[in-house]
Amino acid sequence: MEKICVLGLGYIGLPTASILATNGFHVLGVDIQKTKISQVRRALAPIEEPGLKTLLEAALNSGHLSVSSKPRPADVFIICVPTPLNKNSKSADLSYVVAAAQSIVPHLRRGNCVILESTVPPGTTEKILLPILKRCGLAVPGQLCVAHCPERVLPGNILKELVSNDRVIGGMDKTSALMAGKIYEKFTNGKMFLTDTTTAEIVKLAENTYRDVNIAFANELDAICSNLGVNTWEVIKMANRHPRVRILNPGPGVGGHCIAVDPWFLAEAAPTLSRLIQTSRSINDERPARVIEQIMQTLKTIHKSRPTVACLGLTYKANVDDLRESPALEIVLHLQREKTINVLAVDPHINSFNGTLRLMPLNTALRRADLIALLVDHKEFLDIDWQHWQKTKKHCRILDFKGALPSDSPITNLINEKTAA
Ligand code: SAJ
Repeated sequence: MEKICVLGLGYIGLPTASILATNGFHVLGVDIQKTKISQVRRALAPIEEPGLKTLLEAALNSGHLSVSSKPRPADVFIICVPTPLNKNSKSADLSYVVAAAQSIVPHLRRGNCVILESTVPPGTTEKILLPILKRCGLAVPGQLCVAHCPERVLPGNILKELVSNDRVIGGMDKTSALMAGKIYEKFTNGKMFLTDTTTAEIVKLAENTYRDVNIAFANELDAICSNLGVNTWEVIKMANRHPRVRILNPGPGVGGHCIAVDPWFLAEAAPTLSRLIQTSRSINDERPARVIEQIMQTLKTIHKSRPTVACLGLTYKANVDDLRESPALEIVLHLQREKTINVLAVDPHINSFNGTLRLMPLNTALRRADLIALLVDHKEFLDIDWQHWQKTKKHCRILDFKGALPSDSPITNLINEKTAA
């Protein structure tokens, strides 16, 4: 098991290919995007991820990582391609998985192992991937191993979690699971849990759906608390002091390519049995509209003909450069269409944006703002001395949609003092 071909050099494929190479495997990273291949060859990480550039450089310098637009024969093939959502039908677009599988069929040999890491609806490995792979003429089980080992790493902490997370390994048969497990054993400190492919698919979807439903609860609680004039953050902080309560945070919405998408893959498998999941998705999807409404209502209290709103943050979450499904971006693009206001967008993690959005340096935006909307809790925003800043700019309103800015509430301060003691 020396040679590994990793298909897809994105958020998961590139770190995985690099870590495999630095652990002694001979890795070929394959991607259909020519620009990405040339970037990776020059050790330029196409995404902002702590430690990735250093790891990629080490992988290339070791001579164990090469990249190409086409797969070549290997012992193991790992598929890490995207599985986006068909927006209208709310179903998984498996075209990249299908294309990747088709591209390796001519290279498959007896004793090879094919691992699917992409997040997929239940049954995909067995019903979609397997029939394609079987076109090579090898028997599964027996001559070819096939497994689903879903990625579970958190963007922003990918390299640490690649090593420390437990892995769920679903095999088409026991030999497949054991063979796949041997690959991950080489670079993972976590435990390996062996199971069948459909169970592994559902485990992955259940993890992200659990998080989505929990966030939806926090968002619903926020709507209730706001209606009653109560600070939701304090409610959650105190409720979470209970040993068995762990409520997540409300916010301007759920974005990214995983949590806003994967629950639909579970719902798709059982549309009439997934009411909670579907309602949670709607609750989270409605958040940007609520944020926009709150901003517009607050602006009415600022008596100025064309007030300026500084929107802090565009990415889907803090400290990443990823704009996919970003609620903050949706909010800013919507606000920009309002003729009665002037919108300034700030994001230290985004250098340029294709389209109509003009990005502003943070200090300029803060200076000009009549209202500041904190949409993403990037470290650069939290580092500002807000209390001092507010003293110098008394008339500027601040709407903190992440509950991240210092609170002058006596209750919050008391909790913090006690925690620190
Ligand atoms: N969010 C909230 N409130 C919270 C937590 C998050 O509104 O309390 C929002 C974020 O702002 C963001 C979205 O949810 O818009 C998703 O962010 P996230 O940090 O919760 O998750 P992702 O999408 O970056 O990564 C998730 C992770 N899944 C879980 O934690 C169960 C990660 O481990 C997965 O590997 C990843 O999805 C994936 O690739 O599936």
